[in-house]
Amino acid sequence: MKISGARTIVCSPGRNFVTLRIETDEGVHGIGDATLNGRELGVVAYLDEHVIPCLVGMDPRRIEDVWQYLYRGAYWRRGPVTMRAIAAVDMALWDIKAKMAGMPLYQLLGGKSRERVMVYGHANGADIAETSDAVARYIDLGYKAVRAQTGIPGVKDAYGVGRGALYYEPADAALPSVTGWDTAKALGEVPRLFETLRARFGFDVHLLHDGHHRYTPNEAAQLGKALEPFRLFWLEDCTAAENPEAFRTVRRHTTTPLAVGEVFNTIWDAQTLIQEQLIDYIRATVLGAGGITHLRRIADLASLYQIRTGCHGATDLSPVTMGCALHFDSWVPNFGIQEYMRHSEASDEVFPHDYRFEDGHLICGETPGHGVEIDEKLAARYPYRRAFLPVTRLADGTLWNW
Ligand code: GCO
Ligand code: MG
Repeated sequence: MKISGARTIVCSPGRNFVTLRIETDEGVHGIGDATLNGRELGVVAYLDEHVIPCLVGMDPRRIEDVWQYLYRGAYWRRGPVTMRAIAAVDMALWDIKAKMAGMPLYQLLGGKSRERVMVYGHANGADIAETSDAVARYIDLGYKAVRAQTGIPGVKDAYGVGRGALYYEPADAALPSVTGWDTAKALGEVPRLFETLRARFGFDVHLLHDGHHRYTPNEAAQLGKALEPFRLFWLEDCTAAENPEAFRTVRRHTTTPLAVGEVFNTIWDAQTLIQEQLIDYIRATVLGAGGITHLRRIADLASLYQIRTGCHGATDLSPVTMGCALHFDSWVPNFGIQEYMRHSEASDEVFPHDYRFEDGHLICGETPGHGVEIDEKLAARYPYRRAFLPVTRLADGTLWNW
């Protein structure tokens, strides 16, 4: 059996997505997601010029060997572009293998460890009262876990404050928009938000918060400590993780559970954090971290230390990634939670899928493969539009982590 062809499909049903379609000489095809938010065409060029020509003629059943070929064979390792290109190939090849086996993908991984996958939604508001009402809406929709982000008085467009009730699309402009940040103000406002939420909703709902890499290790420790009475499910990306040792400071000072990994590409990014038990949840995902083949290794390493998964699931990951993630989550023994930002209706139409939301959980379908396809005719109606993620500047003009 041979790969007979492959091509990238770029579309923008509300936001940009890059999809890889791999064809075989036996007529079975597979689909992978290669979207890198705000840098999409970098991955398209990498795939078109440097991956697809090598794939043609390869045996699509040799998923591991293809992975090693694209990783080791490139000589230049890691990085968001390379690893997303590899992830797209990997997703498509698992899709093909599962279709050939006539089984849903989770069966090939070892079968289901659970019936359904708990997800968390994003509640945002311009201030604490608005965020609190947004949390109420998610609880009404059945969610058991909600991430809460609030605007901060005096700060322009603080991270996480969306435009619609259910959708949050930060990549919003043909040139990066400029947002603001003020750590001192956030250190006051964020604990007040969770005090308000616990007073209103009690402790039965899981609450999460994303620091989006904004705090120094010491500030992150302060935030974690201040949030302890409100028993968060997790505090995410409390400080930048390029330097994993930074988490030693945070960990020494707080018992608030810590989650990291949406910008990780490989097991090497997570190694110190996992082995030193500096985090509780690893957020690497199928798309960001080299596909199912590699994410499985990260999850297995994490399981040695009782660290659970919490796959990134923002809308810049297409329904193809969500489909793969749900098969992965249904199998992985050390599952924690899955992020679920709803895709727009247009995105859901372009990517027909068989997973469904029920009572705060997602359930993957039984279709052979990963269960997600792309309607290319419809996709063609939504051409690519350049869209950047914002940048952040402090009040004095200093560029900060968005
Ligand atoms: C999250 C993330 C996202 C990112 C986005 C960037 O926790 O969901 O932080 O909202 O900002 O994926 O493209
Ligand atoms: Mg995040």
